[in-house]
Formats: sequence, C-alpha cells, structure tokens
Amino acid sequence: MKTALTIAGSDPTGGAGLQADLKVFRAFEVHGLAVVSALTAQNTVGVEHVFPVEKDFFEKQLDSLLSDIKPDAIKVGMLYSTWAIEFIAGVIRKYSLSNLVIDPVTISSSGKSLATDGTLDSIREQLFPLAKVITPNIYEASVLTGLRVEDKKDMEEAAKLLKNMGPQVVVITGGHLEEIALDLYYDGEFHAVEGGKIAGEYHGTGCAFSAAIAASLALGHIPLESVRRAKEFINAAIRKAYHPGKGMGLLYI
Ligand code: PXL
Repeated sequence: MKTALTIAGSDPTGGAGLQADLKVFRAFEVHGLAVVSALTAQNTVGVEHVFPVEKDFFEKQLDSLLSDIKPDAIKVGMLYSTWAIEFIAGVIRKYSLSNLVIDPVTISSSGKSLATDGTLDSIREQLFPLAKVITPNIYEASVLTGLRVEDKKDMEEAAKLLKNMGPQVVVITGGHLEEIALDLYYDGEFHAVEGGKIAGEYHGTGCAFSAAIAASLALGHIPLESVRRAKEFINAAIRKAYHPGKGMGLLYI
C-alpha cells in the first residue's frame, strides 16, 4: 500500500482540512497519514476560531512519524504558523521526501484568515523550491505574485512567475472566477486540464483537489496525469455533493 501524508488543519465538518484529505487518500486506495498544524472551530457556514498546535508538539508529530514511515507523497495545506514552514522544509531534506504538493491556503471560502502574516512569503521562499506541484487559486496566485489575476492571460503570466519560484508544476485553479471555468497547468508548457470548473461554493474543493494530486503522485503517476485524475475526481465529488448543514455544500469524497 502506498502512503500519502497530509500536513494540514482540522476541520470538524469533514469537508476540508485533514479530515477531507484522509477521505480522498482512501478513495484513491492510498494509506493516509496526517499531521495536524491547527484546530479550527467551524461549520458549513464559516470558520469561527483557529487554534494552532504548539510549535514543539507540531515538530514532535512530524519527527515521530517520519522516523518510522517514509510517505510516497506529501500534501501541505493550512499551516497557519510561519515556524511550521521552516521545520517542514527541514524534514523534507532530512528524509529525502519527494512528491510534495503545496496548497498555499490563505483564507477560507467564508473569508476567515487561515494564515498569519508572512506565512505565504515563507511558503514561497522555503517550500516552493522543494515542491513538485503547487495549487494556488486565483486569489492566492495574485497575493503570491503581486499581479492582479483576473483573466486567462493574467493566469498564464502568474503561472510563469510562480514556476520561477521553484516548483516543477504550477496549477492555478480558476474556479473562484465566474468567467473562467479553467484550471491552468504549467510545467514550462501549458496543458489543458479538461473537465469543467471546480466551483467555489462547495467547501473544501481546494483541499480535496491537492490531496487527490498527492494521492495520484503516491501511486506513481506523472504530474499531468495526476492533475487530470484529481480534476476528474473532484468533478464527480461535486456532482454528488450534499448539504448537511445550513451553509456550503460538502463534497462526496
Ligand atoms: O479550504 C481551505 C481550508 C483548509 N484547511 C482547513 C480549512 C479550510 C477552509 O475552511 O478549514 C482546516
């Protein structure tokens, strides 16, 4: 059995965060490992509170796990604290880990901040050079590059800048822009990733998408194939989404 590790926040709704990631890993028949960066108190309407794990204990989780198991892929989601990033970069080098997927999470779909000041800069500087795939949405791509990313041309320009920051592959998800039903894949060349739009009104689409890419990489697929499989998986999950609460829909994963 291949293994994939998520380093992410806890979401009690099970729609995003590490709970969603573990379900995605299971759906891909990859054994899921999870290290918690922060707890959240939230429901389908929105994120109410964030409680970061203590630094020392965050590091103990990773050290203990990685001294025993070498994951076939890693997905990094919500980190919240800047210090977590330096430590993750350190263990990736120490344990020669590959197939790193970075979802540079900044805010929840309901608008709550899921990162502290400097987190995104630090992710860009320390984790992007180690990453196989990064999956910013249009908003995150704007913050990371300083460009206003509003149409396909902007997305292409941002993808080139992001690729220069070190990752092998950049996937900018366009689901948050009404006019753009497009995910842009760039590895030095642009590739079409078909399959409709990953809509923003469902909770956790970004989490599930990056987890699915990591699972597929863990299984040995190349990045383009992994992203295509992930996109197909998310589209199926959106088609079967449900509304157990009063707010956003949750994916069938
Ligand atoms: O989708 C971003 C995200 C990531 N991680 C956690 C979250 C959310 C959004 O709410 O709660 C834990």
